[in-house]
Amino acid sequence: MKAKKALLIIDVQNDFCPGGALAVSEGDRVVPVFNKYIEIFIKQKLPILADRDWHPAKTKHFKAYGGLWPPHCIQNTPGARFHPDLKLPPEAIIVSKGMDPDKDSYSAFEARDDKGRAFVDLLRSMGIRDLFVGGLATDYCVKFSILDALKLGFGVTLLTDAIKGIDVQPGDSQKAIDEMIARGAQKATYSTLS
Ligand code: VGL
Ligand code: ZN
Repeated sequence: MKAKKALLIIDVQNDFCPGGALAVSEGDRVVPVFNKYIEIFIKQKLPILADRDWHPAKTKHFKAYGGLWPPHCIQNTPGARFHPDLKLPPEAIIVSKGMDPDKDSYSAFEARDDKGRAFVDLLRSMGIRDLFVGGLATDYCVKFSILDALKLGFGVTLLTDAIKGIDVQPGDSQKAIDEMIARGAQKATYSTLS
């Protein structure tokens, strides 16, 4: 099978956007940029993968049960929906993570599709070798997804114009970017790609 590229959109969900339960500052600014990337990938008939945070109401990921975060992206709630302006095509493949009430998971490589297939198996079955990645948040799910992808031998391009970070500590997002690049991710923006 021919090695393929794919667009990987991480957690562009209402709860990570302004007004949401775990809002990332300017998180919604990635939406119009992704819409342009989506157009490129559709034109080239390349796959588009959208990861989502998809938590049960009770999970060790939330503060009330020992975790770090306020409740967010609870399964089947409006906060867990993709941003309404994100133009995901019907053929986009949606994968979900964070369903295990006993553990934190920040990486798309812990996600599964609607048939329960593990993300890495999905990528391999589709012949995908290179991932173009952006989304929310730079210093959590984007970072952990990219570090896993690199460990597993995928080529990774970080779309630096389509990421926003949480910055629990100031500088976390920049550190995350530096780490992803140091481990082998390439950087690109819409103008360098198109
Ligand atoms: C995320 C914090 C908690 C993310 C998910 O998508 O980056 N961050 N859950
Ligand atoms: Zn979460």
